[in-house]
Amino acid sequence: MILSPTVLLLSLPLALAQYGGGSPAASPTTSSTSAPASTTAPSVSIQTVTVGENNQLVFNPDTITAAVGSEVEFIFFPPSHSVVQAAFDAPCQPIGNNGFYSGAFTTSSGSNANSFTITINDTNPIWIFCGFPGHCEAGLVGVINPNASQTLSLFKAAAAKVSSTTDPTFAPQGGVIGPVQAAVSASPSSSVSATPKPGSASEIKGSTLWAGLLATVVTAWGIAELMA
Ligand SMILES: [Cu+2]
Repeated sequence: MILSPTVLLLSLPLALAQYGGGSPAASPTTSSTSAPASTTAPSVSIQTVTVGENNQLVFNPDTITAAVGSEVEFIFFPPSHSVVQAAFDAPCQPIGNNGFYSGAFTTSSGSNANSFTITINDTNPIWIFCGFPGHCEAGLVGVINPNASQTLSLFKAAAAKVSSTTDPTFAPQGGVIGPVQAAVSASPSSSVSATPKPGSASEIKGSTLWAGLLATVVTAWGIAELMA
């Protein structure tokens, strides 16, 4: 492509403006990416708890502070897990007919496409465990809204001493089973990427450098043409 020196000189201020644009925050690319965050916030607060991610027998997080009216979503990883409500003094058995139970989630890889979501109705402690054999004793326990006298460490210590976990024999209840609502961080091996996302700092830096190089070349050519 051949451009006349005039065209190139007319484009010079634009190239220089990009080159001298200063902080990346002033560019349209970054300002547009930060704007939608505040407008797309869900009306109901949802906290995500992973169950058995990376083959760890833990809820993550295992201590959750949740406001009345908010939701806690349990997302299940391989191989098989559940979440069951327990009483503080009976760690690895269902609290009774009024407690929630997710049902069994069996997953081959990644997180199960469905999740189990409960709504927090009060600020009383809610004790939870996985109903699969051995998981509760091994530490797959957690608490929502613990208090000063009833702590997760006490609950976990008691769970480690039970003779066996009691898996619920009743149907799932007390929550909603549906497609996963929250974005879950994948396992580190599959989530790491070296490619800068559009508008990221490294990409902005790269485009700035290219604009600077272009401006330098155009300037040199323009001066040469004027002197010819
Ligand atoms: Cu489990």
